[in-house]
Amino acid sequence: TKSLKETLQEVIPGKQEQLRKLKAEHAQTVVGDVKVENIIGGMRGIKAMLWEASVLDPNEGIRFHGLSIPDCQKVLPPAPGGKEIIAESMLWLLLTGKVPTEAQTRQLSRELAEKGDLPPFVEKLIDSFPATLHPMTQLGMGVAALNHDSLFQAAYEKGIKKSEYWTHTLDDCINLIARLPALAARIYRNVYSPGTPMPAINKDLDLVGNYSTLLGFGDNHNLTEYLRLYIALHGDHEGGNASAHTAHLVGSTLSDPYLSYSAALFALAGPLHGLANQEVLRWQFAMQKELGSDVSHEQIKEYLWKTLKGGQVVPGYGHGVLRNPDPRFIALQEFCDGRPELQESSIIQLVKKTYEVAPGVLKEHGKTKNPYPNVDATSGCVLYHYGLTEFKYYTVIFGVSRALGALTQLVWARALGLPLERPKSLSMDALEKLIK
Ligand code: FCX
Repeated sequence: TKSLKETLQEVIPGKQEQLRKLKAEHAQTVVGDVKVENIIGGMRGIKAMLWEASVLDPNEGIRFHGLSIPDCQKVLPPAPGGKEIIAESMLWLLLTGKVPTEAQTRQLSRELAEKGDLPPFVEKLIDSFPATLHPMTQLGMGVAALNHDSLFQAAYEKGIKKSEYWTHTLDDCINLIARLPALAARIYRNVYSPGTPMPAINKDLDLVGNYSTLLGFGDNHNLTEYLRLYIALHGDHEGGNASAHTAHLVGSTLSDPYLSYSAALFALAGPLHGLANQEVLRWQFAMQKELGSDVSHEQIKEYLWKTLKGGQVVPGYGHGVLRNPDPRFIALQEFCDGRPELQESSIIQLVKKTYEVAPGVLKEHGKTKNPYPNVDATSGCVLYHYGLTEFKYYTVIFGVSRALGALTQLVWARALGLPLERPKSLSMDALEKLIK
């Protein structure tokens, strides 16, 4: 069985050659224009960075090395006794572009479990935080502190060749992914059930199986399966989103993967990005509180208008790139469709009913370019139903997941020798001069 590193080693020369050819033959080829609206509009739509693992089509949604979510659900090995995609098989696909065998997936699970313990000083750091510090702030700080053990940084200090950067980067990325469950679960325990002892990492379990156990939900097979799917699906969403882009930007300075991903987590913590999954539940519960649990479509419509007229966004709707319902939203809805207990949950019913009217209201409102739900519209309500009710914690789960894609690209950026990112900015005066 070839290891992850060996498999990567085999695919890297082909990609390096592809990049060499692009540079040699097409460096001056024009693939798009930059308009003033792009410059003042958050660079929306500008094709401006390389990102190997996934590409987002506005209408069809995400593809990971060409595979759609349903394709991945068919071919990526699940956990023993499970059905859903797991983090390891998704990580393997993202990193190598290849579908791992079951043996390769298990080997990676074991490697991650063996590397999963936190250094005692990081445990102490997390334990010292007040429970009132937002879990995302704690996660970002914990990840940054793990750079104490960065192998890339240590090797760089000694002096290594550029061609060796990627192997040390990969080692850091694997160590970081391995440690995220213990870090994220420790934050959960400290904030919501202080003093309860954490079980040890089980070397025979997959990454998310362990995460669920460390959180205290090891016996809750349904939640564990949902977390597996959630974490695999949120793993990567091409490179321009704020968290992925931040990791890429910071990593381009040769900051190590821990610091780069820590920065990404603070981008994920914004309400227009990852925090939206927390916001969706807060908003849906406020709706339920005001309208009661047996609400009509008409009442939801009125509530949506009240939100919009109050100058607020409807959380879980709209997207910077997507122009159709998010296939991640659809995959999570399908998870619910197969389970009668979820069909009966009042919060899941409310989310579904909201989906039946929100696109119409948003179209009539006429501002958002995409009136359809993104993944955050539905991701939290299943967690809630299965007993993970503390929604301030939800973005941390997203943060455990997004590491798969953001760290994959750091490995590729180093393997391809991508340069420091440094786009050109302009003042309005400078822009006006260009227009004249
Ligand atoms: N509710 C109300 N108004 C919305 C809206 C929504 N859900 N989505 C977009 N709009 C508004 C924008 O605020 C903007 O208004 P403005 O002209 O007054 O500034 C206008 O519609 C045009 O925005 P648009 O180009 O469609 O969207 P952007 O690319 O600028 O922004 C996000 C995309 C996702 C930030 C936006 O749709 C939004 O705020 N959605 C709600 C928050 C959310 O769900 N975020 C999670 C997104 C994602 F899945 C993730 O990163 O996790």
